[in-house]
Amino acid sequence: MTNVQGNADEYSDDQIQVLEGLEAVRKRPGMYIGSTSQRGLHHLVWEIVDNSIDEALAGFCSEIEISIEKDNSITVRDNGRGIPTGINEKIGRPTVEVIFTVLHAGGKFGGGGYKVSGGLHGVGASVVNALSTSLEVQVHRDGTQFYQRFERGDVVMDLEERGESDYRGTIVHFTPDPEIFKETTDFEYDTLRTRTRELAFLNRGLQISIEDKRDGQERRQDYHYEGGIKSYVEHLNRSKEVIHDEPIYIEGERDGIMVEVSMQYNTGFSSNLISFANNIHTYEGGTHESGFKTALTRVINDYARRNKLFKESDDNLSGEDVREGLTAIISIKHPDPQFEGQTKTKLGNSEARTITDKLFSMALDKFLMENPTVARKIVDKGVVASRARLAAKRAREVARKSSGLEISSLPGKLADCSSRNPAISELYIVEGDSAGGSAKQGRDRLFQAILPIRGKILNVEKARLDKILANEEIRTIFTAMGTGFGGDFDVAKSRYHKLIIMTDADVDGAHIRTLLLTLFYRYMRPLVDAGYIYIAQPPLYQIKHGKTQEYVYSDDQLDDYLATLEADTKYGIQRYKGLGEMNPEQLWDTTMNPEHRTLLQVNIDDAIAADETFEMLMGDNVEPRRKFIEENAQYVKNLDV
Ligand code: 1YM
Repeated sequence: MTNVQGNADEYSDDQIQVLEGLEAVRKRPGMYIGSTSQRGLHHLVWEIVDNSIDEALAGFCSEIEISIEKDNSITVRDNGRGIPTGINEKIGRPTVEVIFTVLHAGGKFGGGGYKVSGGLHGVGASVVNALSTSLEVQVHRDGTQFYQRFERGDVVMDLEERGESDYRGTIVHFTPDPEIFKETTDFEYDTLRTRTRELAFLNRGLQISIEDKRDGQERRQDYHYEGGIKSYVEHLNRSKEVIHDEPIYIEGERDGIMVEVSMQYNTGFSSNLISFANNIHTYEGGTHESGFKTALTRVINDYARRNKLFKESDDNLSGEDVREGLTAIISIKHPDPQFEGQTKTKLGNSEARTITDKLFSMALDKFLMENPTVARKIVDKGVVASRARLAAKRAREVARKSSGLEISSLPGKLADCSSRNPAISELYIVEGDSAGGSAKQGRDRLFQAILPIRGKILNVEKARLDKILANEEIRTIFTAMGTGFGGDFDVAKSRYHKLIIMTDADVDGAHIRTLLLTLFYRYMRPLVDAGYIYIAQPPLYQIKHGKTQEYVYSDDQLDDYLATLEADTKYGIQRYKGLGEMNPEQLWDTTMNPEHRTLLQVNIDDAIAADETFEMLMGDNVEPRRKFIEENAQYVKNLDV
């Protein structure tokens, strides 16, 4: 994803006049919103919502409503002050109009404070306007209602007063332009819902709702968390056994930087640490995250030594040891965040490190002193983790020496490709030996390698590193990839730049896919970040009529296809239950041939979602599982149970 940052302060008044117009946005939309795929489409919503969130952060807005209208247009409403309607002196037009027609104007004319817009995605409302067939804005301010309309970024109606109003706030309604979003203009409720909920967690007290008004899909969810990120931690741990009832929560402010941290340990082995800066998920971490990690390791070690919980001669616990079983959220709000890194999701401000470290270490130290029983459990857990880490290291060395995590001895089950160029090479991980057999026969052996795996792979959420390493299926995957494992993992050594998960289109297949995604997310994360992980899309049905054979990949596609047939056409439908039912040629035609196949690229959000769903469906508590199935039952199709 490309991100363009608006640095409005660099423009002088005169330059404003010659700023690139909105035609530039329509010509190269990808430069402004990353892509024109469904991801870019959803981006439009957040550009508008960001302005409402800024208004909430400034303390003037408490409610935001997002609706997908029947025609796939979007309405966003907030109860803030309303965008200013007076004439902007520099441009001689009403400020509202400027906000929607001048690139980066929001940053330029807005006041100070924590701006979400102008941060990572902040290209502004004008970009949404440029990429919409129509955009209407209603402002309710100072007892008056205002209205203006634009089409493809052009003013088609000047701002007009429309009488009195008791309401206060801004309403924006826009219809994305299908000429720009050629792939799709369909919004996905779940994608919008997940981020909506995240925004509610990150902005304590804010009421935010998402509603789908499309026919047959009507639903709505309201989110409001008085606990903010503390509720987020509770949510993430909801299906886990926790070792202290209340998550630790701290907040503080220094030099205009607001820091919030919440954390809670569970009895599991993995760590789940999520950080944000100005509501933007900092996937690549950064100074706030490293300040938190250093403080956590230091404070726990100091506490343990002070209270004689270690022997004099014991080594200190490592960062990894003290993070085992930890769920933590770090959220900072910075007036001038600097985003760095490959995907611009790494916070660079150095003062964020010291401030997070100071505020968090004081609070944690106090917590440990006031809760000695919990403190002892946390230290003990770290000590056990440290022993397991040393055991895993030994196991890894033995494994490397004996059967080899070395490329020199590739697994016997792997049918490798002949190419040695990783950039064109693909590894298919295929469920089951029979599908594996078809895939081996059907593939293009120049660049396609096949690795069949049998049955369910180990659940890495519930196992320690030494056990994971001892697992045959997992070892095979790592060995085939050539990347090494754990601390030795090196994405640059990957023997394939595409790792394609190919499982059956049923519940078992989905389960195996989730297990694999969890493994990649937890232990091969750089592969996810590099965009090397894909999911193959086998067809669900084959339709035959006359001499024609057609494959479709979903029930919707089936309905659409059948609707195109003449009324008296005779046809037969075959439902594929598993990959094994397809012969090698069919598998190649429908799922493996690069010219016809559809591959879904897994991004980090998908991996996190898989991990979350997984925890819930496999976790210790029944209630969240029951709730999930109840909430989703309506939308789960093809459930072969
Ligand atoms: C549904 C979208 O845009 N709300 C919104 C935007 C603004 C304000 C309030 C606002 C900001 C300020 C003062 C300020 C914006 N104003 C500007 C600008 N909702 C939505 N609500 N008064 C009102 O920042 O000082 C840009 S966005 F620049 F005109 F002030």
